[in-house]
Amino acid sequence: MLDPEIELMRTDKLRKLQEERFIRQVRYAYENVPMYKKRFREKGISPDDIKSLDDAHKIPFTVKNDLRDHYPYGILAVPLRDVVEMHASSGTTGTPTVVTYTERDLRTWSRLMGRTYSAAGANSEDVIQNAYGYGLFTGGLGFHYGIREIGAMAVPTATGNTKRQLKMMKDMGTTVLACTPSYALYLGEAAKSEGYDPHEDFNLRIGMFGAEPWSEEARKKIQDTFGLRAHDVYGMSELYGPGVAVECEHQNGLHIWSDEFLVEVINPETGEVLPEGEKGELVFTMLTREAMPLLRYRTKDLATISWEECECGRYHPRIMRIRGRADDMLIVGGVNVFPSQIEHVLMNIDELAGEFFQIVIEGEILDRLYVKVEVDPKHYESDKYDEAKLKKKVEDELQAVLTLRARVELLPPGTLPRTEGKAKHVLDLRKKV
Ligand code: DLL
Repeated sequence: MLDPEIELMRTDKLRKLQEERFIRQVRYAYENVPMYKKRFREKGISPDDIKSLDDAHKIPFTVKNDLRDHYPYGILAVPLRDVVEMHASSGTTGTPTVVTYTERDLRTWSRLMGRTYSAAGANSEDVIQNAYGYGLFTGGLGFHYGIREIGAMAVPTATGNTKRQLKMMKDMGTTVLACTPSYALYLGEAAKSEGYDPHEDFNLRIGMFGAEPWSEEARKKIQDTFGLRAHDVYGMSELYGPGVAVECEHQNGLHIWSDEFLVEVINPETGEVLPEGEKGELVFTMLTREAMPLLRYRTKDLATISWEECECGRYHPRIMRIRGRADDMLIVGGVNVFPSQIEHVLMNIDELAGEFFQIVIEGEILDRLYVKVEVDPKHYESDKYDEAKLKKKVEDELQAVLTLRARVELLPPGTLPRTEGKAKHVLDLRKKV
């Protein structure tokens, strides 16, 4: 454990620390970011009205569009000369969201990443292969800073060049793999087709996977393939990057580093704060961020939070897995469909390689839902493979869950595009009106 005093702090002390920092941070944002001063005035409040954590609800939310509207430096609370690094969102369309860091912010982020690795069990003896994208994306450098922090050895492969990833993994004796869960699944598949025996040839013991939603089934598959323990890591660029929350060795929820982040769960429709244990949208306030002090930032990520003590001894509240995003939900012919529901069905059918799927929605007047999924390579080769029968089975199982009929297309192994970063499972070809 990197910071036992903070990591093992009891709830009452942790709440007190949050409260002190929160009150200070609200004033800091108000005094240094014109957007906040304006918003507070419009709402008729001032930092004097924020006397405890219970007053948090009075503060207006900040949303992603605020960052776009103030592109590139509008939410900066320090002179530009004090900014030492920036990153930007992976957004494919429109104005990117730029995030900025002072030297102190980078120190804080590195420390949080160091804690993130060590909570997962990594230490200075480890050889850590970092296959997140280095560059504007926060994944690469964030995971790199954390390696420095714990004094482990970095193998900075970054994304791509899968054959070389596997060679490095074997030759360097990589013990910890950091990448998106989709890429880990692909690496598992590629390792086998390149003739590696992942248990024999690799020395992996820990995986640090995040940046996208993934299922328990995917975890099991990755763990079984590589013989490692797979940890879920959560974060977003606006909140430094990765390292907001991580699963400890008990793999039962992701601890939010609450000395640095205040979390609230809200009803995404009404904005009302929900009691502990209810599912809603996560809203974060960074408690010491200097360059870009976001208050009550709406993530659109849906989850529940637990403040129960964990077996590891930490009281830092846990995200009980990210259940997808508010904007992930598809409406197909009037029916709500979450891609995670489809994934869950596909991953539980043995004859499929359920992690390799694509959802396509088409239609001008009537929506049509297509699910393309690859058949498991062993089943595909076997005499038992009966395409029509399997197709019907998948369609029936999907219908039972979705209450609507999807057309299933079974594909030979290796047909769908593989990803080195975040998976893109949904292709919505409907014309937006
Ligand atoms: O994905 C930061 C990151 C890098 C986290 C590496 C973990 C590992 P963004 O590109 O800004 O930042 O995307 C943030 O990704 O709001 C979630 O919707 C999603 N996300 C991130 N981690 C998880 C996770 C990085 N563990 C957005 N489970 C977030 C589910 C996740 N979704």
